[in-house]
Amino acid sequence: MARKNTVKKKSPQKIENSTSKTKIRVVGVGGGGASIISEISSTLAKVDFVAANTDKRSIKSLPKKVRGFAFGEKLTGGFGTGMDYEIGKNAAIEEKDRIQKIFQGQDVCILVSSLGGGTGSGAVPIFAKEAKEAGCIVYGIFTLPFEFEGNRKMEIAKNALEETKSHLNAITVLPNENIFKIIDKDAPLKEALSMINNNLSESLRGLIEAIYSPGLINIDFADFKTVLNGRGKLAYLNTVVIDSQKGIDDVIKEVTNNPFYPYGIKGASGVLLNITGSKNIGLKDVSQVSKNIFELVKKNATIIFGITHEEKHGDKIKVMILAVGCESEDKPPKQEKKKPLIKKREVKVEKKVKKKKRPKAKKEEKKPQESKVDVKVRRTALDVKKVTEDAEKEILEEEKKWETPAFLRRKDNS
Ligand SMILES: Nc1nc2c(ncn2[C@@H]2O[C@H](COP(=O)(O)OP(=O)(O)OP(=O)(O)O)[C@@H](O)[C@H]2O)c(=O)[nH]1
Ligand SMILES: [Mg+2]
Repeated sequence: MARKNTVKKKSPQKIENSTSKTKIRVVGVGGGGASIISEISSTLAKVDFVAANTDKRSIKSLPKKVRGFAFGEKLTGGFGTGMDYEIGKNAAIEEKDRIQKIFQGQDVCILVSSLGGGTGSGAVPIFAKEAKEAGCIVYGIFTLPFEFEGNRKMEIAKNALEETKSHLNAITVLPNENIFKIIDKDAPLKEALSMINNNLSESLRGLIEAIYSPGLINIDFADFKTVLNGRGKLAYLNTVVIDSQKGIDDVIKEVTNNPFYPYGIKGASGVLLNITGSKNIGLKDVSQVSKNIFELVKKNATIIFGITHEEKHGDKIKVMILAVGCESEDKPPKQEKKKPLIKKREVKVEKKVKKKKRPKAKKEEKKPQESKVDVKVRRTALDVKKVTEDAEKEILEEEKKWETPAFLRRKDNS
């Protein structure tokens, strides 16, 4: 894909239209999801917020701008799942039709959930599937439970991620545990959660503002779509407000090093970058920032940037980055690296068989099936070695025969 870092020629009127028409719905699933979206709901006028939960009581305490969506009442009586993700899942399956209506007519759906409990982990895969089927661009933002909550919760959360991934264009995963990189382990839990929620909601706010605010260079829905094109790609989303006097290097460092993330923007294939500030942000600054970003992401990545002027930021600039297709910190399993080694031998042997071009009669004498190394069946290195050696022996035998004059061979065979 070509790099896209040129100024777009759009009239302000056109920009207004293209952005204001974009319908974004942010859906929080479960208790944590609802808390996170509640934090941003008051300041983002154009976006629709829905908090879905099996716990009816929690829906009653939502802020004005967040619409409550109770589901699964038949199964839960409206009292939540009691941390049973199967109940959460079945509750959502039972109400698929109602869930699909949440997404109909929307361009973008952002699903937010704190995984590890019953409602979010069970229902999120179903919500994601319905959103995808309704034709939305679906972006999932999820938190993982704290380590002190135990392995079981983490397992539930990870399974939910696996089940959800294929229905999403992009996925952001933040372990709650990472909050301890910046606060003390003795800090009250409420404070810790609120810091995570706040960080996440600020990042999300930056993204939504970037899509909606008409800028000098504008990021719009089409750009968002371009960057989020694909399935289950790992996404890094961060928004920071920093002193405009700071050097470019500091800006890059700060925006690409969010301590909550277990991964960075390395390897990303698409990036949206928006800078908001007073009129003195120059194209030079932006191009410098984007140049630096280029060095961190994939060589042929698409980088789309925008500049929005807002006097209210004074001496500060706000930088938002959404990088999609990031490399996971988890290294690929080692077995994958070993496979080609075995195949190499297999290829080598087969090549040898093929190398000798012989008359047709020769082909009949050979038993090619026997000389093949069946990697699938013979799994251990010793097995493979033995079969390979046997095959090589057989080839040598064959080659010896071919060194014998044809008439003698015919004699041999008779
Ligand atoms: N970041 C963050 N994580 C939260 C918050 N609330 C809960 N969590 C985490 O999310 C996990 C699931 O909790 P909930 O969101 O309350 O669970 P639920 O999806 O409502 O499911 P049930 O209540 O079991 O039906 C917890 O184990 C916590 O790790 C929150 O406000 N912010
Ligand atoms: Mg709950």
